[in-house]
Amino acid sequence: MITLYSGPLSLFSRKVEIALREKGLAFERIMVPFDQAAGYEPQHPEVLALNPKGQVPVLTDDGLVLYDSTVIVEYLDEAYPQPPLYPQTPAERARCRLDELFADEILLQALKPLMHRTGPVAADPVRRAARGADALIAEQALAGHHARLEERLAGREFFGPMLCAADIALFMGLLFGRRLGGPSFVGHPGLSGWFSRLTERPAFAQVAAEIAEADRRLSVPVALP
Ligand SMILES: N[C@@H](CCC(=O)N[C@@H](CS)C(=O)NCC(=O)O)C(=O)O
Repeated sequence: MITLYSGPLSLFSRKVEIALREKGLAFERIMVPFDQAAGYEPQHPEVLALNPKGQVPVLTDDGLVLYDSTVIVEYLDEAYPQPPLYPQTPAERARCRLDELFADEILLQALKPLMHRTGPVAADPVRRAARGADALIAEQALAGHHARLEERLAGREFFGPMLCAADIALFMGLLFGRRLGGPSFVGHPGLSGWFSRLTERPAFAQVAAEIAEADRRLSVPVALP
């Protein structure tokens, strides 16, 4: 029996949810409390007990306890190989892992300065102005990432030879960029088509719809460009 500790607006937990759904795996989901003012505080006691980092996602499978979305997705792919989420050849697997790491670590850095937009407005005007300025710099970084991803995709259907973990991680990063009011995909037809194709897959559509629903409930609305 698979149990996933997830969060309504947790990019990394939702990445694992897409992987589970793409593989058609049944799982029990425990949503940890989250709100825009307090974040994940106080942390869920079971997550604290299971993950020394105190973060979601945490996945348990028949007594095995795992944390970190990449470790979890790699485990799922080895324990439940069909359909595969990593390519066959060592070179293609390595490229998929690098693209996944790019999404989780580099794209994430450009998303962080936009995250305040869905939370309560800072009372201090100096802090508000600093956040606004940082967000504009981050938007430029995101636009640069879009351009590089367009080149990397080079008109292909997926970032790997088939749908792989990198597509899931990049989708989550780009979805968060859009929901946080980051740049659109205008001028990047390959990336835009890839994003639309993924949004039509049931696993991705369900996660995107649940995030939109969580935003309506929990977040300050963000104007989309
Ligand atoms: N590298 C980790 C990052 C996990 C992470 O940052 N989780 C966030 C939610 S998306 C969290 O639980 N934050 C609360 C905290 O750090 O206390 C992964 O890939 O799972």
